[in-house]
Amino acid sequence: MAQQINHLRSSDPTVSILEVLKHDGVVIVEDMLDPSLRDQINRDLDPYMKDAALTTPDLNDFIQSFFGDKTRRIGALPAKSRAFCDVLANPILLGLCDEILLPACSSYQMNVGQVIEVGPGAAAQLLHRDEDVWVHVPRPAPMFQVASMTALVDFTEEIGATRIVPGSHEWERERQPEAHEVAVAEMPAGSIAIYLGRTIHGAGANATADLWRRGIHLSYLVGWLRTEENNYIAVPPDVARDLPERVQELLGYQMHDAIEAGGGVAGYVELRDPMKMLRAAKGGVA
Ligand SMILES: O=C(O)CCC(=O)C(=O)O
Ligand SMILES: [Fe+2]
Repeated sequence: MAQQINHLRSSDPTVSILEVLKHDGVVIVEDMLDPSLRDQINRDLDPYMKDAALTTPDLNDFIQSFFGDKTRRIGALPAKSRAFCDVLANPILLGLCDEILLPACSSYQMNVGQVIEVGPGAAAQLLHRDEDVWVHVPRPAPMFQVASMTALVDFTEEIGATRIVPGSHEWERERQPEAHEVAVAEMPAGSIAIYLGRTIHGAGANATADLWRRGIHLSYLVGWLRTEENNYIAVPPDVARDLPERVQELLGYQMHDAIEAGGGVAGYVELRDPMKMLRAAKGGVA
């Protein structure tokens, strides 16, 4: 029998969700988004998805084939959907990041917020670890990324639900999963699969004739490391200033102040704090 992923509910204590995430490297939380939030996000995204490109010619050849040619992606989500910001600042997700990332940083940030629609006929994605983007971080390293996939439609194996390998966050880097070790993150729309940056996973194949598997890939990263998505350009100050403060911080407008750890401050502009600049731009006091 194939591997299974443990399912919890958003009403479960965050500490129980954390325990499973730390032990298995992955956990599914059902009913993370209530139906009205999920519908709102889908409505916000619909106009953008129609025009989303199937190719990414500016990125390198490996990334293009990694993304696949039957998969549509869009980013800059906080600028496109206020409802998405509720997911970004969700207390369960932030509670987990506090526990997992704060031991290795003073504050963490959004790494990427991306809609991924796996199209009909798409092949399964290469199994990978998201944290391998940062090959220059010496290993072994503390956990420096927390990632997730939120289902905006029902995720079934047939439609291309994410495949995830429980326990693989603790494997030797060279170890490849065997078929029986791979679990399928089947879950109803509104659920989220949360996994560690070190956990092996990849999008499944979409065997349907006409259904797009829509999900949001959202991940968080320690505040001192370069993010995959350039959040300051994706969500520039004139857009960010109208977003909630916690979202501004998560977009990297918060400086990474490591004084407590005996370090310095990173992320200032003209020696000023970008959070104060956003406040001033909104008409408040700088
Ligand atoms: O779409 C998915 O299910 C996973 C995508 C993914 O893992 C990635 O692009 O890094
Ligand atoms: Fe991934």
